[in-house]
Amino acid sequence: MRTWREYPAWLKGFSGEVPEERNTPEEIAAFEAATFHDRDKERRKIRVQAEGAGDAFRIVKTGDGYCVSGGSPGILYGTYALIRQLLTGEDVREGESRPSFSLRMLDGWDNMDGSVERGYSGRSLWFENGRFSYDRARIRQLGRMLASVGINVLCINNVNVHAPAQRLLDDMLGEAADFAAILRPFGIRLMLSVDFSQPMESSLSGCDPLDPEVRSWWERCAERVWSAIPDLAGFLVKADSEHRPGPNEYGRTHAEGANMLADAIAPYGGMLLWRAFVYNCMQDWRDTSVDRPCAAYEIYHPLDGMFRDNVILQVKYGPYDFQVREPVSPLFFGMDRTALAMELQLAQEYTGHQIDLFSMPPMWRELFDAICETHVDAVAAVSNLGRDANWTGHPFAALNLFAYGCFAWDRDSDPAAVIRSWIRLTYDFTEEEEEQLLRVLAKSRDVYEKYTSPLGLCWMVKPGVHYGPSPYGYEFDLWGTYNRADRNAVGIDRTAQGTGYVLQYPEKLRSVYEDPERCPEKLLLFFHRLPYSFRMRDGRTLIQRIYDDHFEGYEETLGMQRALEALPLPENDRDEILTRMAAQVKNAAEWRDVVNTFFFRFSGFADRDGRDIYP
Ligand code: GCW
Repeated sequence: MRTWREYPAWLKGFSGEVPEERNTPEEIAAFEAATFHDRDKERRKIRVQAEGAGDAFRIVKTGDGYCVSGGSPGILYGTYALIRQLLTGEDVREGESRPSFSLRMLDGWDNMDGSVERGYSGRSLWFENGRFSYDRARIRQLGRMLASVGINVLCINNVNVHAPAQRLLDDMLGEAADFAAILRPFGIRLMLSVDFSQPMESSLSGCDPLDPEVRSWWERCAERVWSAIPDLAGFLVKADSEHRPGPNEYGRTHAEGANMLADAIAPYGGMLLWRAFVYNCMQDWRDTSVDRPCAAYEIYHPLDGMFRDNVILQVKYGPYDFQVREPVSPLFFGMDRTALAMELQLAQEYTGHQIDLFSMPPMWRELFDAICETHVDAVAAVSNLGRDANWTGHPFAALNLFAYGCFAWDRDSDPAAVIRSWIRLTYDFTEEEEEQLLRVLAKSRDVYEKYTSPLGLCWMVKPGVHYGPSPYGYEFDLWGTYNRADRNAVGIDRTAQGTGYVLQYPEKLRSVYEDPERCPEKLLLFFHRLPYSFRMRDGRTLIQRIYDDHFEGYEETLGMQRALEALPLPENDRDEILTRMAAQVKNAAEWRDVVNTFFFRFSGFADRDGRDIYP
C-alpha cells in the first residue's frame, strides 16, 4: 500500500521530504533547487536569490541553468514554478510573474472531532478527538504541496463552528500557534473561522455588534489571538446563514456586523472574510414569491461601499450553491466598492464526491471569463483534502487542487495546459497516453453534467448526501431549491415577468439570459420555465434534448472507463481509479434512468429513438 509520502502525485519529481532544518522560504527554495540539480539528467542549475518580501518572482536564463529571484515567499513560488516547467518540458517562462490575487486561500471544513464536512478523502489532517492531532512531517508536506502551487492561506476550521472550535481563540491558541509555525516556512498563513455569537460563551448575554461590550470582547480576543499568531491572516465568518448566528438577530446589517469584527482585527493587519452565502433556508415551497438565487444580491448590493477596507465579501461562484452549472453570481457585478473573493469548492459535494470524475478547470475558465470586466480581489476554495494516503480520495481529484493554485496565481490560465502539466508531473506517459487522459479529464464535467441535472436546473441530487439522483427530493423542502416540474413544463421563470432574478445582472448579460432564444442552452432551465415541446436551437424538443443528454452522458461515461482501463496507470492508483470508475458507471446509469423516467412520467413524450425509459 502506498503512503502519503508518495503523494501528492504531482510532487513525484521532488525528493522525499524537506528537511526540518530548512526553515524559511529562502532555505526551502534553495533545497528544492539543489535537489532538482542533483536529480536532473541535464544537470541544470537553479540559482535562487532572495530579495525582500512579496509574492512576485523573476526567472532568467543563465549559462548553465536559471536564476530565480524574488521576495519571501515569492522566491519559493518561483522555484516551484520553474521546476514544474522543467519537469514537464514546457518552455520556461522568463521574466517577472506576480499573482492575479494576493489572497489565495484553501478553506478546510474540518471539525475538531476529526470529521470533515463534505469531506470525501478521509478524516481531518490536523484535528481528532476535539484537539489538534497530526503527523508533523505530513503537515510539512502539506505546506510544500500548497506552496508548490502558490496557495498562501489555510483556514483550518469549518465555517460551521462546532464546539470545541471556539477554543481555538482561547485555551487552544497555543496549539494553533504551533500548527501555524509548521506551515510558516512554506509561506502559508492560517485563517480561523469564528462564531459570531462567541462572546456569549463567556459572560455576555448577547452579541449585538453595536454593543460596546461586544466590541471590546472582540478587541481583547484579537489582541490575544494575534499575540500568539502574529501573522494570522484573519477571521472567516458565516453569519445569519443556515442557522448560524449573525447581526440580523439584533436588527443590524451585515455591514455593521462585519465592520465590528473588522475593526477589532484591523490593528494587526487582519482581514475579515465575510461569507455572502445568506438565504432563507426555511422557505415554504408553496411560496413562489421567494426565489433563493435572488437573496445574496438583495442583501449585499444595498450595502456596497459600507464595508471597512479590511473586509472581503466571500461569494460562492453561483447564486445557489456549488452546482454543476450555474450562472456566475450577480454580486460580482454589483459590488463596485467592496472587495470580493470568489469561493470555489474543490470538495465534490454536488459534483460526484470524488468518486465520479469532475475536473474543474474548464468550469473555472468560464467563470473567470464571465467576470473579466469586473473586479474580484481574492479567491478561496473549499478543500478536498483528507487523511487518505493519496490526500484527495480519488487520485485524479488532486488535479483540482493543483489547478486551483494555477488559476489563483493566473486567472487567465488555460484549462488544457494546466491539466497537461498535472498529468506530466504525476504520471510517466507517452504523448498518446497523455492525450488520452487529457481528453477524459477535460470533458469529465460535461459528461457529469449530461447524466445529472439538465440545462442548469440544479438540485436533483439526493437530499442531504448530495450524491445520486432524486429529481423531486428537494421539491417540497425548506431550502428554496425547486424545479417545479409538472406535466407541461419545467423550471422557474427568472425573467422580469417571473421572479425578476435576471434583473440583478448588468444589461449586457441580462438581455442574453432573459431571452430563451439567446440564453446559453446549458443555462436555459436556470432562467426559464419552458414547455417540454420547446424547440432547442438544433430543432430538437427540450424533452428530447434531456433524454439524449442522459443517454449520451452514460455512453460517454463508459467511454471514459474504457479509456482509463487502457492506460498504464501505476498499480495502486489503478485499483483506486478503476473501482471508482465502476461506481461512476453505476451512478450514471441510475441518474439516466431516474431522470428520464421522471420526465417521461410527467410529460408523456416518448423518446424519439425508442430507447429504454421506465414507465
Ligand atoms: O452547500 C452547503 C453545504 C454545507 C455547507 C454550506 C456552506 C459548511 O451543504 O455543508 O456548510 O453549504 O457553504 O456554508
